[in-house]
Amino acid sequence: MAANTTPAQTFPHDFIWGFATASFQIEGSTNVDGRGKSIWDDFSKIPGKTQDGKDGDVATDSYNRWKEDIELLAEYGVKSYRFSIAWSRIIPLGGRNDPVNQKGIEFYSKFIDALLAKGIIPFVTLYHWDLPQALHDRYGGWLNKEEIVKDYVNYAKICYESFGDRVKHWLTMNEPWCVSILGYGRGVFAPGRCSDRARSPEGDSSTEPYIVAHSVILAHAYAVKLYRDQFKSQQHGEIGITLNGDWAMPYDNSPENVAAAQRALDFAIGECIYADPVYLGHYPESMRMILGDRLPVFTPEELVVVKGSSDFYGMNTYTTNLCKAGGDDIFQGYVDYTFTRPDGTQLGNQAHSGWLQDYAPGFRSLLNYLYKRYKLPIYVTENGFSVKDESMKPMPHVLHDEERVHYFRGTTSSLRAAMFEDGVDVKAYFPWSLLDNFEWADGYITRFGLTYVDYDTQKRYPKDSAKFLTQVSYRSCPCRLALLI
Ligand code: BGP
Repeated sequence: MAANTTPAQTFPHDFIWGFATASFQIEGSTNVDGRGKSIWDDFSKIPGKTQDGKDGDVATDSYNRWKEDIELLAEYGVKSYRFSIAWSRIIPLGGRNDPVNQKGIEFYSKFIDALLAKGIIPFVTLYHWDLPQALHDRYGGWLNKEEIVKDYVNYAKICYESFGDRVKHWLTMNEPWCVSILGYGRGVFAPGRCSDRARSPEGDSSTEPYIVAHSVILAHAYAVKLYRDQFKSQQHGEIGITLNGDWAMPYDNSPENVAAAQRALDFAIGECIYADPVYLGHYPESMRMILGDRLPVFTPEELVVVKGSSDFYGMNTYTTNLCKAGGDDIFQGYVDYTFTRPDGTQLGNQAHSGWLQDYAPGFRSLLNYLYKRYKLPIYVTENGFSVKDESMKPMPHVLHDEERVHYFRGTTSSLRAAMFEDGVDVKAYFPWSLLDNFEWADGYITRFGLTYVDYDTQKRYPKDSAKFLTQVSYRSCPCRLALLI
């Protein structure tokens, strides 16, 4: 590739550019049109569970403002929109014998039609952490493999039947590592179970995360099997899972820190706890060594369904970590993370989120690592940056998010390098997120949006990062964007 080629000319014609969101983070309207409760509804209201004490009842009010959101996507010129369906809008009580809510189906159906009318491809996540509360109360949700797998597959089936004529890109699960480790290990995400009694009245962090991980993998795999067996031949879509994971580099060249970085990739970042079973049919050796019989075993029949159960590699990534052997954190495979190099310098610009620094070369390395290891096309389904103290910044200054632009300039050029210099087959790129939104345990304090949301008025204002990404994408239309600002 010529070094001076502009980004707009370099991406293949069928490359999918889009922005991403998730139902609970944007929709609000949690008790209208028959929606049942999700595990995040009440959890986010418990004092201390979100940083600002705020919940998801309103969020960015996208259940009401969805037309405005689609207008915005169209103005940005994106080719695709990644959003998630709220299970409890489709089946308020969640289960396979519970009633289906036609209003929920109608909502997403008209939403999908409106996207398509604007030429925007729907990229749909079936599960972005908002489990129907009723399933958690009834049988323990993800802790009960037999029940939850059947209920999830039934929910997926209703979605294929209702939307599969128009949806050709499905993601079964978003970042299941967060579901299992943050929800049942550290207890910081709903349902907030863990061994720390100061934090949770119930739970066992030494076993539950792995039981949950196992259920999630099986639910995903059986939903994929159903799609492939009964829907794919008529609907001609593709389906897979999306996993979180950040690049891990050794702190220095010592053999123990080199091994720690590999263990971080295997273990703590979420790639291999899910990716190895899904793509290779087994858990990584380092996990087996450390977790022993806490790691559930797949039956031979399950393994046939699990192995190869994703048409692509769905990758969510945000940062790079320097890894040191040690510490007592089993969820990270006894690896300590730092951003400070041995010479005292920082890896990159610090984000508002303590776990995130801007280090674009790591993005390229991770793409290469995953492509070599799993040999499948990669869809980057999330990538983004929370600017430090952005919620404190006044308008219009807050719209000039240079740090985020710097981040995306780096990752999109790493993306190009991985594709055109290293030969990695990347098919899609979805920055997180279309809008500032409800950032889970952070509440509304942390902003990842390419669009600023004034939560008092719910008005949307494009940030410079949206403009930058619009220019990078091949359907760019900065002139129209200028009208919005
Ligand atoms: C991912 C989630 C998104 C979003 C993002 C920002 O893990 O899939 O839903 O929240 O991270 O990170 P966080 O909210 O953890 O700061």
